[in-house]
Amino acid sequence: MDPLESGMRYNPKRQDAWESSVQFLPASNSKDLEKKGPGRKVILAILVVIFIIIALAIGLLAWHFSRHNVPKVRRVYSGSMRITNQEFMDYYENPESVQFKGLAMDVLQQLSNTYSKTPVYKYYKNSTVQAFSEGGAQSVVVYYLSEFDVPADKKEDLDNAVASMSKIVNQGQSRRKMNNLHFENVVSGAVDTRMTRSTIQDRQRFSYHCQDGQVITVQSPGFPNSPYPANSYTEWLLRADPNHRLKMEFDTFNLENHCGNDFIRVYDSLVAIEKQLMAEKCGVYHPTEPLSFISSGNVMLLTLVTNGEKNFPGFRAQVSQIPMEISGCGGTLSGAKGIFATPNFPSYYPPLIKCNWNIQVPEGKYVKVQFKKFLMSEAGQSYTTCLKDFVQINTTRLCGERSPSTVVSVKSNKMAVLFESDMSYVDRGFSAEFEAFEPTDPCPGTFKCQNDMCINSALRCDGWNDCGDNSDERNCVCESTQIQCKNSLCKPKFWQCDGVNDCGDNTDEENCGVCQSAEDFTCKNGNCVSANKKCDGQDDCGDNSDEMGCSRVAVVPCTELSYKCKNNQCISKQNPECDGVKDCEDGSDETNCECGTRPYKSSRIVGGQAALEGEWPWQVSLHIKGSGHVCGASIINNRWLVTAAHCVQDDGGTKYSQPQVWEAYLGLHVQGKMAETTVKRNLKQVIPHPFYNDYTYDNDIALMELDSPVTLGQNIWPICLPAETHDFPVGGNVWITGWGATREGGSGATILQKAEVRIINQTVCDQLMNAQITSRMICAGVLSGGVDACQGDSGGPLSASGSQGRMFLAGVVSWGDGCARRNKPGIYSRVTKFRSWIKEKTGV
Ligand SMILES: *[C@@H]1O[C@H](CO)[C@@H](O)[C@H](O)[C@H]1NC(C)=O
Ligand SMILES: *[C@@H]1O[C@H](CO)[C@@H](O)[C@H](O)[C@H]1NC(C)=O
Ligand SMILES: *[C@@H]1O[C@H](CO)[C@@H](O)[C@H](O)[C@H]1NC(C)=O
Ligand SMILES: [Ca+2]
Ligand SMILES: [Ca+2]
Repeated sequence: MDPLESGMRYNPKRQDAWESSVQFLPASNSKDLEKKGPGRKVILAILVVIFIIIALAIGLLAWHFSRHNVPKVRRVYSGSMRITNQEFMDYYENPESVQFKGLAMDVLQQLSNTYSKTPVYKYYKNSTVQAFSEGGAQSVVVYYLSEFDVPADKKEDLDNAVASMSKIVNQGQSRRKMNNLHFENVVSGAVDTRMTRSTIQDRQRFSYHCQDGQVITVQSPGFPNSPYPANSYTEWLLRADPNHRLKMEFDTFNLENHCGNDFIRVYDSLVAIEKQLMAEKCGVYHPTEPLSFISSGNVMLLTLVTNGEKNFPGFRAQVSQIPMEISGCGGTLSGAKGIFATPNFPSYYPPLIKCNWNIQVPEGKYVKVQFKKFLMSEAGQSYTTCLKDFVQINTTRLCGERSPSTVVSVKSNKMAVLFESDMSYVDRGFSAEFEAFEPTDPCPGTFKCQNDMCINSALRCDGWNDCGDNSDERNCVCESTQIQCKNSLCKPKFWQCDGVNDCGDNTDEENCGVCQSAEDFTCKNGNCVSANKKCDGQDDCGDNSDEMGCSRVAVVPCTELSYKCKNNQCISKQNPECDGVKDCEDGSDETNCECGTRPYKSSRIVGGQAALEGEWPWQVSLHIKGSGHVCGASIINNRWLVTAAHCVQDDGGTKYSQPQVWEAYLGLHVQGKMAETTVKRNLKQVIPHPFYNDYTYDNDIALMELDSPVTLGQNIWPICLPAETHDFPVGGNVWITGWGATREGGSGATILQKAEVRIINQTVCDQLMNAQITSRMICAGVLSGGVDACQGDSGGPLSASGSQGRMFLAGVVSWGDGCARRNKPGIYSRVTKFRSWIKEKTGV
C-alpha cells in the first residue's frame, strides 16, 4: 500500500482526537470562567501573549548567544592535483623563482574560485602552494595547503566538502575559460591536527633533489650532538629525477615512545595528505631492525613533529634515488624449491605496487607456498575481504598479520601469486618459500597437516597447534598429563584453571572452584560473596580481595593483598608501584622507579627466540673463572644481583659459595664476545637464602654483591622488584631469558635467548609436580618455541610486564628445567616472598 495514501487517511482521525480533547478540557473550565466575566479572559489572554513574547526573546537570545559561543577552530587541509595544461620546468622546484610565484598565484586564484562555489566558503581563510613536481606527460602536480576557521560544530560539514573537492573541481571545469588551468587527480583531506598544533613554535623546511649516485643524509635537528627541539615541526621535501623512486633508509631511530607526542611521518607526496600517508613511527628501532621506505613516484615527504617534553636523540636517514623498475617484484620462479619476498623485505614495500610471480615446478608435482613472515596490516583494512594491500593466489586473498604456518597449495604444477598495495599505509610484507611435492606423498617422514604443511611427527597431539589449522591436534588420544577437551582436543594439564580458554570450548576452565552462582564473586581466598559487594568499601571476603582493583583508590585495612605505603597506610589498588600514578598519600609508591624499562620493545620481524641486544638489560651471565657461563642472574641496582641459591652451593672440588670463584658479565649479549657496553665484575660477597633446602629447592634464591658499582645505562639496567603484595596473575604471560645453562649441564646458546611463558595455577602445578610446590615457588609453562627450546638459565630472571611495559622480577629460574620444555612446567622462586629479605640484606 502506498504509505503516503495510508498516512493521509489516518491523519483526519488523529486530528479528530486532538480536537475533541482540546474542546473537552476548556468546556469543563468554561463554566468557572464565564461566572467571573469577560474581563478575566482578556487579562489571561494578555498574560499569555506577554509570556509568549518573553519566551521568544529568551529563545532568540539563547540562540544568538550560542551561535556566538561555538568556538571557531583552525582547520588545515592539504591537497594535490595534476595540472594537465602546463609543462614542468626546473624552475618550478624553486619557490623563490618568478615562475613558481606566477603559477602559484594562478593556482590559488582558481582554488579560491572553486571554494567560493561551496557553502563552506564563508569559513575559508587562505591557501599556500607547498610545491610543484613533475606530473609526467607534460603536466605538473601542485601540492597546497588551505586554511579555514570553522565553528567547531560545522567541522564535519567542512571535512566532507573538502573531501569531495574533486567533484567540485570537475564541475567547475566543464564551464572553464580557455586560459584556465586544467586540474585532474584531485586528492584532498584534513591534515592531522597534531601537525597544526598551536604550540608549535619552531618550523623548519628542507628541500632536496637527489641526483644519480648521490646519497643525501637527512637527520633530526641537532642530531647527533643534542636531542631534537621541543614544540617543533620539521619537514623534508624530497625529489628524484623523473622515472625514479626515492628510498629512505634510517640507520638511527630514537624518538619518544608515545606517538601522540613526538613522531615522524612518511608521505608518498610533497604535502601531508592522509590518503598518501605511508607510515607513522615513534619509539626506538634497534639497529638490526631495518627501517626503510620506498616511494611510488619521484617525490616523498618526511615530517617530524615534537611536543614540549621529553626530547630524544632523534634519527638519521640516507635518501637516494632508485630506478622505477623495482627488483624482486614478481617474475618467473622455477625448480623444485625456492624463495621470494615483497620488494624491500624485511623493510617496507612501496605503495601502489603490483607484483606477479609465476611459479612452475617439475611436471607431475604440485606446488605449495609457505609464508614464513606475513605482515600486511593497515588502518581501514578489512581482514576478511582484503580490499587494501593483499596477496592473492587464485581466488584466495590474504592480508593482515599471519602466523608463519600459513600455507597455500594448488593441485597443479603452476601457481600464480599476486601482491598489490594501495596508495596509503605500507607494511613489511612477506617472505615465502615455494616447494614442489609429490601428490601421493606430500610429507615424506613427517606429519602432513591439512593445509599441506609438513611438521615434525613429535609435534602431533602435544597440545600445541603447530600446523596453524589445528590438524595436528585432531583425533588424538590424550595422555595422562593432558586434559581431554570436550571438543576432542588434548591440552597440557598445566593450562587448567588459569583463566585462559585453551580448549576453545572452555573445558579446561570448568570446575575451577568458581562460585556456583554467576552472581557471585570469587574471593582470592576462595570465599564467595555476592557480586554487588565488590567495591562497596567493605571487606566482605575477609582478605579484602573484593575491594582490590576498584576504580576508586581507597585507604583500606592492611591485609596480605593490599599494598602498604611508606606511611603504613594500605591502599586498594592492585600493583600500584611505579605505574606512573601517585596512589599513596606520601607518594611512596612512585619512588625508586629507576628500573624495569628498556630501550627496545620486542620486534615483530625478529620474533623467534634470539633476543635483541639491549632487550633484557638486567640479564647477567655468571661465569666460574676458567670454566665459563654457569648461571644467570638479574641486576637489581648498581651493586646487587639476584640469582638462585642452588647456583652457589659447593659441589665437590668447586667452591661455588665463595665470591672469588665467580665473575659476573653485565650487558652481555653473545657469550665470548665482549661488546663495548659489556662490563665484567668480580664479587664481594655471596648471600644464599638461609633457609635454602638443597633437597626440595625451597627458598632457592641468593644475592651477590659486586666488588664495585657499575654505571647504569641503556644496556645495563635494573629490573623492578615487586612489592610483597604484587600480584602476578595466573594465566599471565611472562618471559624467561638466558643462554640455556643449568648448573648440571653446560650452556646451550651463544646468543641470549628468550621465550614467552605463562603462569600456571599454583594448585594445578602442585598436583602435577607431586605436591612438591611450596608457596615460595611459582610455576610457568612455555607458550612458544620448539620442542626443546632451552632458554632459561638457572638463577636467571622471570620477567613480567607491569603497566606501561615496565618489567618486574616475578621469579628466579629454579628447577624443573629452566629450559622451556613443552610438556614440563618450569619452577621459579617467587620473588614477592623474599622481598623483605632482599631489602634487609641489600637495602634495595
Ligand atoms: C594563512 O595566513 C596565515 C597568516 O597570514 C599564515 O600564518 C598561514 O600559514 C596561512 N595558511 C595557509 C594554509 O597558507
Ligand atoms: C586455479 O583454479 C583453477 C580452477 O578454478 C584450477 O584449475 C587451477 O589449477 C588453479 N591454478 C592456480 C595457479 O592456482
Ligand atoms: C586454581 O585451580 C583451582 C582448582 O584446581 C581453583 O580452585 C582456583 O581458583 C584456581 N586459582 C586461580 C587463581 O585461578
Ligand atoms: Ca596500503
Ligand atoms: Ca602440536
